[in-house]
Formats: sequence, structure tokens, C-alpha cells
Amino acid sequence: MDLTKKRFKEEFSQTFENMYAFDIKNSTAIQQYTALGNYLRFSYSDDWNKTNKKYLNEQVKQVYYFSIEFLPGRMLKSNLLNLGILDTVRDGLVDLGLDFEEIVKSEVDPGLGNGGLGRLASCFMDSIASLGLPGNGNGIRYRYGLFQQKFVDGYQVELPDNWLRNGNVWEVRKENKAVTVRFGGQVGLVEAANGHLKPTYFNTQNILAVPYDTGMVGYQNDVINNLRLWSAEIPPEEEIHYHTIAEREQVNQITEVLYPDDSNHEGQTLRLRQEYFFTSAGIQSVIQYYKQTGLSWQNFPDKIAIHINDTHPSLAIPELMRVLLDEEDLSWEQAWEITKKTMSYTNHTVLQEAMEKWPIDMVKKLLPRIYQVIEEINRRHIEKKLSLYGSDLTYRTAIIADGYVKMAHLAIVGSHSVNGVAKLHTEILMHDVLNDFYQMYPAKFNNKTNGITQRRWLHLANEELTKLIDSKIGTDWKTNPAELKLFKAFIADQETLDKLGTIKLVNKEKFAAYTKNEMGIEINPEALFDVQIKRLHAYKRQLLNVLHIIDRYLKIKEDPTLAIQPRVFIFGAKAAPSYSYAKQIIKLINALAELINNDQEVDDKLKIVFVENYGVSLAELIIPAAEVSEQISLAGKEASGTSNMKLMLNGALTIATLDGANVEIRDFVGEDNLFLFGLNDQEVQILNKNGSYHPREIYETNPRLKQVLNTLIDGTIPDIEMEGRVIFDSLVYHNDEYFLLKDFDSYIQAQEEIDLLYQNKTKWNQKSLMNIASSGPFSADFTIQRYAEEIWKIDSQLIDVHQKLFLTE
Ligand code: OX2
Repeated sequence: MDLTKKRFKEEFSQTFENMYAFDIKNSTAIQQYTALGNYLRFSYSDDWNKTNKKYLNEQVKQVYYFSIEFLPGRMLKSNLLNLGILDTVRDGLVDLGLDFEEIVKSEVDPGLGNGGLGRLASCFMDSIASLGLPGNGNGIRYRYGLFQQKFVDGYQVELPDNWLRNGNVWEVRKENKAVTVRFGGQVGLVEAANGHLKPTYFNTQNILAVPYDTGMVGYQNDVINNLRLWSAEIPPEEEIHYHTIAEREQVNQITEVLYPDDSNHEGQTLRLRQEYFFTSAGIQSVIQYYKQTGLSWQNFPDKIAIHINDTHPSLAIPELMRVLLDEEDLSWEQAWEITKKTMSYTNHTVLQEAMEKWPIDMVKKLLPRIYQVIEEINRRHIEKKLSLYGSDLTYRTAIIADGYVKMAHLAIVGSHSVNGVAKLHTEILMHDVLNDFYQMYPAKFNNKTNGITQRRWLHLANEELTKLIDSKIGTDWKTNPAELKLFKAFIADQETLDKLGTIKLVNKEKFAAYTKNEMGIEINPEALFDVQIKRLHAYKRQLLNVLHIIDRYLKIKEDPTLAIQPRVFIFGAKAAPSYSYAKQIIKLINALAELINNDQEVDDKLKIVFVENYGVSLAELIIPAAEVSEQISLAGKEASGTSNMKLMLNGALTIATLDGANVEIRDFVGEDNLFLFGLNDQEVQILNKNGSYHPREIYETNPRLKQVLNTLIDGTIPDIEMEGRVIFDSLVYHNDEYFLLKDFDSYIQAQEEIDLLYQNKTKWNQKSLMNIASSGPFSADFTIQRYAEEIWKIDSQLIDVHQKLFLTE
């Protein structure tokens, strides 16, 4: 976007005065932010309109990414960067006497997702627009985002996240595009004009789905795609039927809150209502769009791809069938062909407790017509496969079984593509978790390793590092992240290595200022910063990290003169409110922090910082300051992970199990540049199969580990009588499901190697540089390019050939 500083200052001041009718000098940061956001939205609205029109007029194929979560982070800075006016605006604001960083901070960070799944969806939105690909997001406009986390006496307390309190400058309400979503009632057959019997719905509860659109700004390419989030309202013409507050509330509730569970299936009618609500609204709006093209239904899959992000939007399959059958009068065979060709599905987890299934009665009652369609899909599936695969295998793949509708089964049968999110994860899907389906549909299965947008996670989060890289290898890496590898040429350049060290130190100082001001904890920026940031879950093994910290603490207490590498252990994690074990681990970490941080003898050899309310904005502060990246899930459990990629991109060294995308990180960066430990997936499987794991024996025979574990129950750590006991028992007596005791020794050994390496700053910085330079392949731009070419079959609309073809690995 062309914008001079002079013009910006004039136009922005004018916008401000038009909005508030007073001088900008007397305004608050929030007012300045609001005016700036509006000013920007106005400035790109023309491109937004043009992008939409181009897609429609040229009838290009588009993808619709259906996701129950999007976690975009603050949008002001990223929009400025992508519009190409970050520096102009920043300088202009300084001229106007305003504080740019204060303005940036006054934007709320929308918590419309739990963790990796939602953040991935938003990285993808950025990459789709930045590659000039025709693509749109479809989701829910939650009135309240993920809870705000507070610690009270070390316990997690959840507060509501009223993120819309000051409005939302980026969204545009489009009531004219609203659609009706129907729940409940009965289905009957009524004779249509052509004499056919047509399913008709009676006594339904009709909800108005109103879209709020947000522009997804592409990186300096004039492309503005659309993220459409739906809000549930009472249809104005039906107001008369809503007599009580409770009845009205029931409608609002649909889009009131985000379910706060990560990798955990929530069996609530409300959740099912949410899922149908946004998928039905999304399908209807796609259909409305398609009808404008005037093309025949047969062409639908040539123009539309619909992506199902995890199973939450799987009802898109029967919903598209319903529309094609009941409203557009297609035959079952035609409708099914179109649906399968249109839909693709990503699986994000192998955890059994996360596999969505709904009681038949619930689905029947809430979505009677959809249930009929699912029944018929299932009937035909079984009928077709029985003779080919025999009854055992076939019935194991049934969509309706054991009293439930199985959402993953529906998603697989109804899609043409099923992908996992890292090589190992996809292998596990094919050969283990989804093997029955793999036998039936080998060609559907494929891998798409996750990626992250380097624009948010490097350009914006770490501007100093970006400048250093620019000065060394030029700026082409910004449109072709594979070029980051050119940075390897500086592996022996002392000046570059020293600069890397300095930049890291400055970022650590920034984080230290945060912990001091916000948490009252003073940390030494010269200490090693060790970071584990992700949802709190037993399989992610924050507890293993804790055991290592206790081990260090004991060492220091045994010999206070010990010359040990000072470390700050940084945690950021929310626990699902109903997940009591995870909450007990939070309490344990906070209690341990209280003990260690206040122990004079320990001094700054050891500190724990557990940030409250971890989210995208805090990640942007922590990741550039990180030196060690903890990726220590039990092998075979973490589908991919994405903080591993963000931390590596910012020069942290990874300590990892061979799990998820860590395997590919190892492949790219080389075994010498990260620290591997622990069981691999095969070994875990064997131990699980032959039942030969006895943690109690390890406890009894490993004196060091015994001492560490005993601190959980012997009063060493104050105020955790209950939690310490539960956690101790889970490890020692209740078979240690995630093999912490088994992996303890090799973890400690890897940590010792880290300490040793850190003594040699040059060597450390060399490995850090290798990590940065090897992270190009984990750009979401590559991931999205593969989705676009191999699954969605959509093309970049950028005319500039250089830009269009920039991505080469
Ligand atoms: C997460 C996975 O746990 C994580 O490994 C992955 O990186 C991320 O999705 C993006 O693919 N809910 N969250 C996830 O899966 C589910 C289900």
C-alpha cells in the first residue's frame, strides 16, 4: 500500500477527529488504537472488495477452511506489516507524539481458540492470503473467548474473557448475508411440485446466523481474503415466539463461549449445537456464493474445496448432502460424488479421549434430518464394503456404532483426503489408529506437516533478529523462507555470532522487565532461559520438567557452593477447567516457584517463572527470549506441536523426544544441533504391549529419582499435601502412564549436556544460528502450498510471476 508519512498523519488525525470529535492529543491509547484500526480497515476495504470480486468474476476455485477455533493474536501490527506500512505508521505516530507500543498493547488478543489447533488455523489464514490463494475461514464468533487465567494461592482460577468489551475494529457485521440454521422438530415427506416426495422439516427451532467478516491481509500483495465468524441471534420475525429470558438465552448461548478443552472431547448438547450451527451456516453461505456463478452442480468441486479442521466441522458432510438432496433435488449418487470431491479432513490427535462421538439420541433429537442422512451414508458404506473387507473390518469402520455417531469415521468416509500433521503422526494414523480406514482407502491418506507464519513469529516478534538476517542474506527469505538456509554461511563469523548473542540478551532483558513489573519476580538476564509453553496436559509432560527442576534444587541445597549454570525455567500453560490432574500440576509448579524463588541459598542459580494467562501475545514476548525449547511429550502422543517450530525459528535449542514434528526438526537441523532423549515411539508401543513397565521398581532402584519424587510427599515443597500425594501416586503406584520415570535419567543427562554447551558461548550461538537457518521448511507458506496443490487444487492469483513462484525448497 502506498502511503507517505505526511498523508498518514493528516488522514489519521482527521479519522480520529471524525470519530471522537476531540483532539487526538487528549486521547487514550485505546481510542488511538480504535481510530487507527478503523483507518486501516477503510484503507484496505477497496482491496478487500476487489479480491472478492475477482474471485467471483473469474470463477476461480476457492477453499473454505472450517474450524471451530481461530487464534489470530493481535492484528494491528501484523496488518501494518502485511500492508507494507509498519515503519511509515510507526514514525508518523511518533511525530504525532503518540506511543506506538502502548497503542499496540491496547488491542485485546482474541482468545477464540485453545492452543495449537486454533493457532494453526490462523497461521494458515495468513499464509493463504500471503500466497495470493483464494481462501476463506469459517468459524464461530464467540462472545467470550478462552477464560482468562489467574493464579490464586498457586491455583488456577478462570475468569471470563469479555474480549468484545471495546468493540472490534476489524470485523464487519453483514446482516444481509445472514442465514437460518434449524434445530430439532420433525421430518416429514411432502409432495413437491414435480410429484416427488420431499423431506420437509416441521416445528424446528430457527436460529439466525449472522456473519461477521474480518479481512485477512496478504503480505504486501494487495490480497485481502475473508474470515467469516458466525453469531447466533433470534430471527426478528420470530421474536414473538420467545417469551422468557431463558428461551432467549438458549439462542445466545450457542455462540456465547468457546469450550475450554484442548485434546479432550466435550460431550455436551451445546457443543453439538455449536458444531452444527457454524457448519450449516458456512455451507449455506458457500451455496449462496456458488449459485451466483450460475454453474451447474457437477462443477461444484471444481470451484469449491471445503476443509474440515479436526472433526468438529464434520457435519459439513451431511449438511452439504442435505442441501443438495432436499433443496437442490440432486440424486443421492450425484450429491455424494460432489460432497466427497469437495471435502477434505485433517486429523490433529491420536488421543482416544479426544475422539468425538455423539450419542445417537442426542443427534436424532437435535438434528433429525441430518441424522437420517448420516444413517444413509452409513448404510451405504457398510453395504459397499462388506463384500470387500468382511464384517469385522467393515463394522469397525461404521459411522454409527455402539450407540454413537463417530465423527472421525464420518469425516473419513465423506472426504477425498485425510491428512495427519507431521510425518510420524501420519504414520501412526495409517498403521495404527486409523489402520482400518487406511486398508480401505490408502489413497486418501497423506501427510501435511504443520507450519508457522514467519511474519508473526519472526518479523514482528523479533524485529532485531530480522534486521540481522536481512543484513546478512538480504530480504528474499521473506518471500521464500527456504532462503533462510543462506544464514548457515555465517556459522564461523564471530561478529554474526556475537550479534546473535546480543539480540538474545536484549530480548531476555525485555522479558525480565515484564516479570519484574507484572509479577514482581526478578530474574537475571544472563541466566539460561528454558521455556515450556503449551497447554497443560499429562502427555506433554510438564511434570518431567518439574522433576528436573527439583533435582537441580536438591543439588544446590546439598552443596550451596556448587558452580551450576544459572537457569530460569519459564512456563506458560492453561489447564482445561475440568482437568483436575493438570490443575494439580499447575499448583505444584507454583508452589515450587514459591519455595525456590524465595530461597536465599539458591539465589539466582535457579528461578521459576510461571506466567499467568499464556496466549499469543505472551508467546510473542517469551519466544524471542528463549534459549532452550522443551518439547518433551511422550513419543507417539503429540501430533505435531508448533511451539517447537516457533522457538527454533528464534534461535532456541530444542530438548526433545522423537515425537510429532520434532522428528523432522531433527532431520533438518541435524542431531548435533538439538538434544534428544527418551523412549521412541516403537519402544513405548512395546512397553505398552507387553505390560513390562513397572515404575515402582524404578522408584525403588534409582536413589536419585526416589529422592526427587519424595519431595512431593515429604513436606519439602510447602502447601501441596493433596496435590503432591496425587501426583506421586500417579507416577509410582498408578503405572505412570506417560513413562516419566523411565525417561528421567536420559532427560537429566541431556540437560547436563545443555549446561555444558552453554559454557561455550560461541558454540552455543553456532547451534542457535543453525536452528534459525534450518527453520525455513517449517514456514506455513510451504505447508499451505502443499495443501493448495495436493488437496485443494487451488491456484495463486498473483500475476507477478516472481511472487507466484517464489516458494522453492
Ligand atoms: C493440536 C495438537 O495437540 C498439536 O500436536 C498440533 O500441533 C496442533 O493441534 C495443530 O495441528 N486439539 N489441539 C490439537 O489437536 C486437537 C484435537
